[in-house]
Amino acid sequence: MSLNAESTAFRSALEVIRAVEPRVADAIGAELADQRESLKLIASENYASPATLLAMGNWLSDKYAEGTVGRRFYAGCQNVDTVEALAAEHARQLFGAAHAYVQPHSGIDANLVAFWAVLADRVESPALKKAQVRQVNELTEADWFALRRELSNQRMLGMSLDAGGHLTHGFRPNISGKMFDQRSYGTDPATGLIDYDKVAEAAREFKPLILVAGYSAYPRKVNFRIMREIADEVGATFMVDMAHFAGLVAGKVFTGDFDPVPHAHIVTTTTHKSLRGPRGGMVLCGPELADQVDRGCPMVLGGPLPHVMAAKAVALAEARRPDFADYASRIVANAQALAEGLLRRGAKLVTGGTDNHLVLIDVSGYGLTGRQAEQALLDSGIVTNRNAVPQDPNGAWYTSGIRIGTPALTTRGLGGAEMDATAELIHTVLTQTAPGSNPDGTPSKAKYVLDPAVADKVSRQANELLTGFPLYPAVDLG
Ligand code: DSN
Repeated sequence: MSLNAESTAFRSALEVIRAVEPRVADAIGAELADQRESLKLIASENYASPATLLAMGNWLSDKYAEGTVGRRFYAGCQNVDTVEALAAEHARQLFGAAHAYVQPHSGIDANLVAFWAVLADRVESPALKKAQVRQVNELTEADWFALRRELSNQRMLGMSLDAGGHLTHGFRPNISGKMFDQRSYGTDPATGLIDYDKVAEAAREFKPLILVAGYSAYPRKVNFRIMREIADEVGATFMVDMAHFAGLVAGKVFTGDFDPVPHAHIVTTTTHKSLRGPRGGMVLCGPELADQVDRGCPMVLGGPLPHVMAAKAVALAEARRPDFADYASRIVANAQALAEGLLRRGAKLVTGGTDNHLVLIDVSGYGLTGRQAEQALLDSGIVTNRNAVPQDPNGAWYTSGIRIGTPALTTRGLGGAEMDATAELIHTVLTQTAPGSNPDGTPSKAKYVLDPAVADKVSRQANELLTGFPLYPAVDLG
């Protein structure tokens, strides 16, 4: 798309919106300005392409399309069929998967569809067969009661939240922790790394129905071949949530033992993180689970979002281009440059570095909680998020960590030199920030003291760092 076409498209859209509710048009414009000005280091965010963004704002949004391609509960879905089939085809080709389900609205939805598909396949289907009926409505009340008890009494083994796992991998307050009897594996306290022998031990003892791998805050690769061997040994279905690193799989940075697709029975992901697509989710699986996965809507999800599936098709097509592999390898090179820059300046990093797109700083080394550090960095124009570290004494709210990631800044074109400069800015803010106190003099986990002159100076420096790397350079909103 030419420079003028992009500007015209976005300007015209805003003009149309402004005529109805100017405050919405203003907020959209302000979001672009904010994103242009801030050093975005949130590991789960990115900047989708103009084509991806534009594919979301159109008439496809008006269509109900429950069901799947060619098998809908509504008439007139031929155009939705086209975009959904394209998105699924791109996903299958990109990841080498037998089946792709592109309807989930988010990563949590994708995980719920996957859990539901495994339960349906491994618990419900055998019960229906035994009762010699085709569907649950035909079960006797007694058999239905027994099946419901069995469905709600299954086990899942996943990575603990503080070791870097996700809420949906069985964290008790989350629905997954209520659906499953859950046990978690952590990381080795000395190295911060997954100890596969310990995972195997836990799996042998607990015998989960589902073994989950994948993370939101683990800065290392996972060996999915070993995890699959563990799952096979105990008869578990092996599920990988690759939401964070899907772009690294797509870009062939994670291959062999580190590519989850050939090893897992079922893989879930979001599409908006390192994959750089629209906000949404996706499930990949083999033929055995495909039918159950395709029942995701309406059995688990509300109506699909056809406009978002269109954007998924566009972004997945982009990820199949050769330059995406270069992008993916630059994400990791940048994360490693950032980690090295921080280590050189004395920061404490969980696992001592990274081999993916994220770095987890243990800010207790600076005498701060994650919350204090996150806010001090934000005051200084650096957008990150706080995150628990393994065995975090400050829990999931205040935390002791700051998670930083490079997918977004890599999209903007920043490289190794800028990563080192970013490490310097982060280190400056964290060394200049002191923990604050409550009004009664007791130490606060939220309050902090940072000289506003330091925050201003770092903000200016962060902004200068970005000036050579304009965001959406072809978009001029006037
Ligand atoms: N919110 C996502 C993240 O930031 O990692 C995970 O759900």
